[in-house]
Amino acid sequence: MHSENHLAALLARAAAEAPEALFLEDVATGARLSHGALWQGVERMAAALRRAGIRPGDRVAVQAEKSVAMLELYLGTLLAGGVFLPLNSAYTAAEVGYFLGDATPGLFVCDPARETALEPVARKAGVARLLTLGADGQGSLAQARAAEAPGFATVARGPEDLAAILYTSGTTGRSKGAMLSHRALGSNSLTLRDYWRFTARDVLIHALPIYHTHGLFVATNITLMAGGACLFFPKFDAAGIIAAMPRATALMGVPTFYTRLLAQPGLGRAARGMRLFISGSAPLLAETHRAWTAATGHHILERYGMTETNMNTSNPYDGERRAGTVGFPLPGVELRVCNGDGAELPVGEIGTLEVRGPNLFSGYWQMPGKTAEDMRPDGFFITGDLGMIDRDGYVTIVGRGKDLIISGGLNVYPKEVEEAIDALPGVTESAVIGVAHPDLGEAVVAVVVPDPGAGLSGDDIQAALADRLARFKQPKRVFFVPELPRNTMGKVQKNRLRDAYSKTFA
Ligand code: MCA
Ligand code: AMP
Repeated sequence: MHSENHLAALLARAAAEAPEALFLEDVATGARLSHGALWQGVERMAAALRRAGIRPGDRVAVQAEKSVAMLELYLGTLLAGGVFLPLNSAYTAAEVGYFLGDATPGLFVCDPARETALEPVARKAGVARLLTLGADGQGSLAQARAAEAPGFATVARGPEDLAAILYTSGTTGRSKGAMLSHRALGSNSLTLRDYWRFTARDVLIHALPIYHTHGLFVATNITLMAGGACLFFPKFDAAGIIAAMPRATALMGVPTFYTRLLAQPGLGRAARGMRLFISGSAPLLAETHRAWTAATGHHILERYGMTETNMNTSNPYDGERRAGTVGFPLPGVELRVCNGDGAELPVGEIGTLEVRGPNLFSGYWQMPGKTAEDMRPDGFFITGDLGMIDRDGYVTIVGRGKDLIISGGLNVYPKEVEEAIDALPGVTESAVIGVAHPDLGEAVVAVVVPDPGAGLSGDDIQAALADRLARFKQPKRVFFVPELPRNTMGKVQKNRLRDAYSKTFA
């Protein structure tokens, strides 16, 4: 099935072997879908995409709510030879405009409710075609799909062809599109399926968004490749997940999932029959790891990844899952700790993590200079994460060399928020920092120097950012100061600000 298409062949193999097996139960509606039925829908979607003009190599950009139809769109894009480009559903029209202009997709798919707002944005970006897809099965693309029959002639794609582009924000300047090949996604998902022992007997609680690596390429691809099933939540829902656990075997989540679930009554009993809890995308506090073990008897398995690299390391399935560490490099992945020149450091020393393997991306979309900057000549990718490897081989991430905030598993680059704040009337300058937050891990905080006599309030700043930045990037608190602390070079001392505001959410 789809044998000439590298990634689709890997993803559809289990469906060919057991088409009747359950793939997904939609928790919102109770609807159940087998692996075979999924791929029939995917073929119809692929046919609709081809009719909409999608040719091999064309980008298919989508900003829509999580749904089975969006999964069909992802897989249908692969069958049609296209490149899937999902966008966070929280992005504002202005943010979407940037991605469309940069990626020049052949088709942009959005939620019917946002069509009026996004149609002018897509037109301005020169996008040839706009179709809509609603979580409730509505929209022009849903109609087009309904008019097609299964039995699509899959487009041949090799391992090095692109399967997806996912944007990741940059420490400086514009967001970069990470180009992900069939080889990178296929090899990493297969490795993870086997490392974490996913089989056709697994039932995964799928409550992550499907516009990022974690929910799309880790959770979804593994379930497909294992021939297993998932309980598909439209979004995170703590009580719903507790209720689902007795019917499930595994959960994948960001640390916020685990801290929120710990506050739920009945967790210990619900978790009894579960096989595996996996955490990633942001640091899991050792304290949360221990509290989880105390409440459920399970040791959370923490792993470490990046959009550019997929998953790099994982704690072991058997053996000690060490709290506060991200485990060992995955099979086939090489990881080293280096100084700024790329020279490898001895065991126990802290440096920048560099990785190499079939999991790596193919570069940043139309940014060869930026790609070259982040790659060593010997093929290692410079992650920008700071870490060390201990004598037992466990990798620990101790911080970030890049100025990045991870809030509830979502990345926020301070520079982007600072630029938006600095552009507001009445603002002299600003510094945006991440501050420890009991629910989100880190929360975005802005420290603003107002123009003399400007009379600005935090609410004014929030209101002014509303249509510029996605909600999760907006500061949870704004502080006003007469000036920012600077070192002798004139650089803002963010560490002093982080210290000063460290207790904001305590
Ligand atoms: C929602 N809000 C947020 C966040 N999410 N603010 C800051 N950070 C966030 N992550 C805003 C909402 O707009 C809302 O604003 C308010 O906070 C409260 O929303 P709430 O209902 O509590 O949010 P939620 O819907 O429960 O979402 C929280 C969440 C969610 C469950 C943590 O953000 C989530 O699913 N995060 C996972 C993201 C993810 O998949 N990351 C993986 C990236 P207001 O009420 O003021 O309007 S892939 C990756 O990182 C690499 C590759 C890897 O290793 O995996
Ligand atoms: P993204 O750019 O969304 O792909 O996020 C990737 C970044 O998330 C990495 O570079 C790390 O800084 C961070 N990250 C992912 N998993 C972990 C983890 N288990 N512990 C600490 N940081 C993590």
